[in-house]
Amino acid sequence: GPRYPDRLNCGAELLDGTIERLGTDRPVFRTGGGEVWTYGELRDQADRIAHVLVSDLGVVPGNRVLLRGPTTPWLAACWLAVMKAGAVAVTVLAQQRAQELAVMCDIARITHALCDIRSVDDLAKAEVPGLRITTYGGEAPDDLLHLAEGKPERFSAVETSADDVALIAFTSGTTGRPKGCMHFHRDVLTIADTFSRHVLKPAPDDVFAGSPPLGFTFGLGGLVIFPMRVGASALLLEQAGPKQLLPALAEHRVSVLFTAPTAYRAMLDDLATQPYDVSALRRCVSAGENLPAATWQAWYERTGLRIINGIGATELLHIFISAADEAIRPGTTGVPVPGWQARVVDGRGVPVPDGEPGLLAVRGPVGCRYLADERQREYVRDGWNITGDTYIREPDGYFRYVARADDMIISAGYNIAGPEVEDALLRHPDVAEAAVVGHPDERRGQITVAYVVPREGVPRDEGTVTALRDFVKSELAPYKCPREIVFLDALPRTPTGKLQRFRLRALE
Ligand code: 3SK
Repeated sequence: GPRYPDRLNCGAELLDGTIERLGTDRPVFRTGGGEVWTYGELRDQADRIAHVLVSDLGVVPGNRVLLRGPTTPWLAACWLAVMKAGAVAVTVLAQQRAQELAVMCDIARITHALCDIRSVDDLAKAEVPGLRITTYGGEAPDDLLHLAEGKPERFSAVETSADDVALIAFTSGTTGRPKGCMHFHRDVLTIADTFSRHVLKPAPDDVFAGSPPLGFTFGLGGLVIFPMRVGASALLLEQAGPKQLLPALAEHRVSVLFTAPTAYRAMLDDLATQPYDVSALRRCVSAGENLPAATWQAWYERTGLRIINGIGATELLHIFISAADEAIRPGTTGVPVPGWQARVVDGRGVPVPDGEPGLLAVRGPVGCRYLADERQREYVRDGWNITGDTYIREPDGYFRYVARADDMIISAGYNIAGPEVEDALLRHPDVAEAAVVGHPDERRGQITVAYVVPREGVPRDEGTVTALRDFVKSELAPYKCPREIVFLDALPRTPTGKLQRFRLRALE
């Protein structure tokens, strides 16, 4: 992995380091409303906020500071201020409610919060003992931005060491108590200097945009860390669903896009009828979920762009397997990002032969460090991170996703990977979204059930069910064909956009 000096403050590197190389006048953030912040303006604001943290709020290095709000330049400025002050940022998602916030505050021993005035209700309701909440964007005299107004423009960053904790990122965790993943100052730069540098290869004139929020490390990397590392800019959208993203790509001449497979599919639908000009795009990243070859191909045919698929994890901060340019092979995730190693192992950690499914094990310059959580022992075994995904390593070294390890369906003795059946369903023109899970069955152990969101105008009747089942049988071995097909308006997803299969399994 990359090497860094022992004394390292990632906030200072991203702000002052980039300014030293490229000056203060370049744009760093744009908003949907047409605001533009330069690097110089961002540094002024972040430095003033850092002064407030230290002199008004009493923050000392190591204090955990919760950050909550829509994706705005102010949220990014607060994150950088926390970094420069040597405190630890805990960025949470807009969808997380009082109860979940209270649990995270307890686990991470959060003492301070910087919260967009529009997002404060749930945090206040959490009634966290001893938590000092400071809002920003409001009118009150003690609003963060008012407190910041009178502060000096320069803040000299705390000389943190490279392996001081910089952030605690909570796994969205479909079930169970959330886990806080600790990441160091060097980890923040490492993801820029590995995945971004070698796979994305951004340039200072790039304009980044995407759907993941800053509370998801996919978004923190793609919208703040990667652009800032090279002096590029990012479009920060408060609402970044496919409906907002597509026109914004055209209007702001976005060149680097971060989003998830579902959003690519939804944008393809819209592009079919509305001719948005996305000609400035040159890099499209997909992560968060499996990217079916059919989605890759459809995007390629429509835009001429090869989606960079990747697998990342909150535990490992960002993407660790992916491929660039001509090395991209649709239907696979790719190869370990430079600096990373990956292999496929059995339940005891022994590598399985190429071509056979097993557990994905990876190791590299960023590691999983759950905060005070015994589940660390399950995730990290013999120095390898076991991500919980079933993968196949092909003889040429490419890694192919099979399923989440606990999502394999076993029906009448057959192992069935839900995503393979989903991919087949998605190749049918009537299907907008599909999820395939196992339901208990007395005779077969489990049966496969497909939940399908049909495209507009497709009848939700027996005729469609039969057509879809026949189609899957023509694409895959017949034992993989779903026994039942259920139509839904939308699939249940976590706040970070991951399919909640457990909810589908719980449906009758
Ligand atoms: O959890 C994920 O899927 C992910 C993907 C890319 C980058 C970061 C993360 C956490």
